[in-house]
Amino acid sequence: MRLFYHPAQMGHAPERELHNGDWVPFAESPDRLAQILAVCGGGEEARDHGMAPLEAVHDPDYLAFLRAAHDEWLAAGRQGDAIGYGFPIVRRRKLQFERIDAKLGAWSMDAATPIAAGTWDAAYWSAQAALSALDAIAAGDRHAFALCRPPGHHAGADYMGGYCFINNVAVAARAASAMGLGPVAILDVDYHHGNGTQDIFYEDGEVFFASIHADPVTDYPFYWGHADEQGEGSGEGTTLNLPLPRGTDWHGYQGALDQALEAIVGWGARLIVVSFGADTFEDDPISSFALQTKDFSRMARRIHATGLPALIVMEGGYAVSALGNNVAAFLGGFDV
Ligand code: SP5
Ligand code: ZN
Repeated sequence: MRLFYHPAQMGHAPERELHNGDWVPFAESPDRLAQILAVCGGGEEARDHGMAPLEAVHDPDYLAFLRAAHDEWLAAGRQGDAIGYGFPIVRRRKLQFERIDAKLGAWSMDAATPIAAGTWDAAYWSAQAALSALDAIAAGDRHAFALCRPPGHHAGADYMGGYCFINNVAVAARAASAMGLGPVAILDVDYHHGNGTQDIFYEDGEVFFASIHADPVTDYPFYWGHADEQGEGSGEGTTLNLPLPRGTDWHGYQGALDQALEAIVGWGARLIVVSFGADTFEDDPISSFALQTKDFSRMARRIHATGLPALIVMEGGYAVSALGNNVAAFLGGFDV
């Protein structure tokens, strides 16, 4: 299977993040990408598709903010990573913000997603990796892997959060639809609910979104991913949330996976875009499922068994020393 990434993705390297009231080392480190490359082989450099496919998902004003944010942070006399602290949860609207602090809060859903000097370039090229892998599918490959990092599934049309800035899967899914490769279904198997992806397609019946994740009652992102969220308007019924309890192992996971895949096939998908997070792994430092490396192969084989082409997009996974093997196990499950 072809693998796509870009060296600029290594440039996003915040030092620390806010976690349970304290500053801790940033979990979504560049080492993650290096580990995956080391185990899976060198890969191919992503091709530049420009801004248009990003603007098909995201508010151009949000993208302009992201691009300038760290420079504005430095211009304000700050050092290190840019991070907000105030969030307009009531009557959020576009005002003429002057201070970078106002902008950071206006375009974020949390205070755990720092912006460093290389963040914009890394996020831009992460999305380009997804688009480049989509090109491989468009050219006839049955499967392709986008080694995206930073990840994307928590980012909405006009907000960042959960280590995510540009929603790589949403960019690829919308581009795939526009290329006539649809109907497109997104299967999100990251440990955390893909709230940004859900939000982007919540009222869009053209893309089906199914997510298997830790129950938001106990886990981030808390406010979304509950089973009663099923889409609205023309998207009514095209969102499927399957929350599972902490401690879930393969025995508990497989039924939800089968249910999601049945829904995707029953809906009539012709392409699956997978938000693949390896943070369901038993030794993940920030997550609490109990999947083993071999379970990622089982997961992939079930997806493969639908007979649908699959574009695999990297999301989370923070057990860095095992990450390469977990990704390799997943990708290997697509080999016939
Ligand atoms: C893409 C993805 O998996 N995002 C996960 C975002 C989770 N953020 C909330 C949890 C914060 C945990 N911080 C732990 C830091 C350990 N160094
Ligand atoms: Zn995650």
